[in-house]
Amino acid sequence: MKETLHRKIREKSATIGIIGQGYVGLPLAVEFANAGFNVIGFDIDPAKVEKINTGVSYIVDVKSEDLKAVVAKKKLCATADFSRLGDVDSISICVPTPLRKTKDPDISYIAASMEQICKYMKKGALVVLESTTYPGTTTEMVREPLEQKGFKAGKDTFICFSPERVDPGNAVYNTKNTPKVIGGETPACCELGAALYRTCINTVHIVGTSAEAEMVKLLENTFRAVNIALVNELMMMCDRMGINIWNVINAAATKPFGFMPFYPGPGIGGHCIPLDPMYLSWKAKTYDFYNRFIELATDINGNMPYYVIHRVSRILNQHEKPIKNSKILILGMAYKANVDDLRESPGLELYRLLRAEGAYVVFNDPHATSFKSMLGKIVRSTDLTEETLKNQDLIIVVTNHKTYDYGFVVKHAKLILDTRNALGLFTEPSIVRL
Ligand code: SAJ
Repeated sequence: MKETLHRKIREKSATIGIIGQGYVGLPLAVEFANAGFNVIGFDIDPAKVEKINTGVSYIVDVKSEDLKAVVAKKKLCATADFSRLGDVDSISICVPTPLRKTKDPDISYIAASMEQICKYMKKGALVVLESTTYPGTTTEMVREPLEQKGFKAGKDTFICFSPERVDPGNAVYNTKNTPKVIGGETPACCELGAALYRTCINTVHIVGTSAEAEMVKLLENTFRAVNIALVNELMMMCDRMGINIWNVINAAATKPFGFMPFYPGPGIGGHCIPLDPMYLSWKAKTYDFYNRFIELATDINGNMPYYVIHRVSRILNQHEKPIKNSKILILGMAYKANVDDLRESPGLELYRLLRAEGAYVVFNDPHATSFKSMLGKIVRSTDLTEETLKNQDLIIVVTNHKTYDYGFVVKHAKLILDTRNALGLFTEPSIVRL
């Protein structure tokens, strides 16, 4: 079976299945189709299936014309009919791995995918789990169910983990040119997984096991979360010491080796950094290992919106104004600059906290133009007019989209709290930085 699959990969006669046609799965499907394979994109959302089959991309990194081209050549089709997993020679699982309310991993999407795979997949096929998850998931959630069905890993089926490294909207790095890490349940599994991914990804880096590969992604993102927490704490320290943390970081960044700049902010958002480290600390606890760095970073980063409230009350206090009944505009609501993604965005937390203090809060965001409040109300972005700006007691720069005209904001704002050093060049006394 191993040789047969190797041959199908070499000949490009293998049919590639990809479960989950989101920001990871759809770009991957297009890359395999461009490499010459027949690809079936599986998704539970019929709207996505319909859009793919009509060549309409809903993913920022996939141009509709590129999608249309592979669909027209019948190299890519989408379906919600998971029985077609019986037709594929390899399956990449690219489904979400969120956190539950109780902050423990939710691998229900992986479990649901595996239910279908165990039902339909034929012997001799390869399964590659891509969803970010804790070490051991591939063995427990992919290998064990298949072996219970009589699919022996490395013999009747081939099982790997390969972390997704997609950075949506990144103009430089995409699925094809971002090095791909892969680890297998057996050497034969890894050999086949690497051979397949090498057909459409420039660089494939092999590690010893699927657990190592699972840990790679968690290290990458825990590294970010811990370093962001470090500069957030140093920012709070520098505020108390009357030191400009932004000058300090920019100066440290002149060091050409041994330093990587991170910047303070109003908190961390997105579908990776706030969540991935929690997957690792949760699993570590099952080994009686309490990972203090992750817990501390989660605590500091999670506390940043409350720290911003503390700074807001200090600034308004200087002008003998309570937060209560103050008019406040949040500039930028998305979780990071130049994206429209609101997931885990600290701006949303800030909005909630300010309203809880009795402030009148509006927001502007050219990308993330509306969100549902905790009370289920749709809150829409306010136009950034001279009148709106003049009308506010305080403007808080929360997300520094590059499209903002900060000169216009500074000109008409009474008071600004800049949480991103977006106004670095301005020296007006109306501006306070974190
Ligand atoms: N943030 C800071 N200070 C920083 C960097 C980020 O406060 O110095 C905040 C951001 O505003 C955001 C959150 O942290 O709210 C996460 O930002 P991020 O730059 O890590 O961006 P993400 O969440 O899009 O992370 C993704 C990750 N990619 C994958 O998981 C595949 C991450 O590994 C990438 O390094 C990152 O993109 C990237 O470099 O763009």
